[in-house]
Amino acid sequence: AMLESELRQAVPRNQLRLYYQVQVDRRGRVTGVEALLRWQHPGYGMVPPYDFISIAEESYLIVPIGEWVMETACRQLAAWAAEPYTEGLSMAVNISPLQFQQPEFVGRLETILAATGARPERLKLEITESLFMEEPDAVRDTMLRIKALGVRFSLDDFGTGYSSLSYLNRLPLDQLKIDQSFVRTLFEDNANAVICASVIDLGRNLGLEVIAEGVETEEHRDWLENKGCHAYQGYLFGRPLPLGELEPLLRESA
Ligand code: G
Ligand code: G
Ligand code: MN
Ligand code: NA
Repeated sequence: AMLESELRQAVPRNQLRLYYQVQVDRRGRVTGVEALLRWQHPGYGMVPPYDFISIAEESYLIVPIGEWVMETACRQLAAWAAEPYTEGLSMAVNISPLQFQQPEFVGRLETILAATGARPERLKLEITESLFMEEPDAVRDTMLRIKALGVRFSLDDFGTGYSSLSYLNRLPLDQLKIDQSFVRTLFEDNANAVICASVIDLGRNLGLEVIAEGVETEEHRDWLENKGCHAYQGYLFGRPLPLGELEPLLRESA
């Protein structure tokens, strides 16, 4: 409860931060970043999302927090579009199911896009399978409205949920993201290697881009590339970084 009352102050007291982790294509070119939330707490230091996202969801604070994330990410996206070396970058933003299901979500997204001038085509919303459990048809309708704005969708943590695969074809998805739990243990656990290869095949057969996260070594990248994986994210290419540390890396790779 104490953490919750402090978290309530995090937005007004300007304690939230976005870190950015690069995403690369098969040639190693940086094509975009994922925005990852941090809480700069005056006493505890930099708190990772793992320690406060569930509290934010239980208390519905995820709604204003998610809005802060969206607005900050879109403002950054618009700033990058004005710089030659970051012009074409995309921005992936994690969306909590609760945030997505707010009736105002699409309207707020439109307002933020218009206010910041961010190009919708450069914005990618990361959603998870859990979103489809309760009202899959309503979720699909909302996705179609967002898709009509030009915004893209990535299915995050893919393979860790329990839902059936039948929805994949019916949803306006652009990308599947293989969860890092499968990628990191690729060479130790044959079942995970089979899952990685299957997800890549599935995505390719459905016309979806496949990105692997948690790519930590060249060997992992090469194995995934050989299976046909389109894009990569992980410590091999860069850790989540604050803006000031990310920008030199972007300039260098341009
Ligand atoms: O940055 P990483 O370190 O630890 O993030 C852990 C998890 O927290 C991510 O897998 C992601 O799902 C979640 N997360 C990170 N940033 C956000 C955010 O802005 N909104 C939501 N809802 N979840 C986030
Ligand atoms: O949204 P999501 O769960 O997918 O966020 C990705 C999380 O994975 C972030 O918390 C990020 O810090 C973490 N991460 C990103 N790349 C790597 C990696 O190569 N290895 C490990 N162990 N974690 C990673
Ligand atoms: Mn994610
Ligand atoms: Na993930």
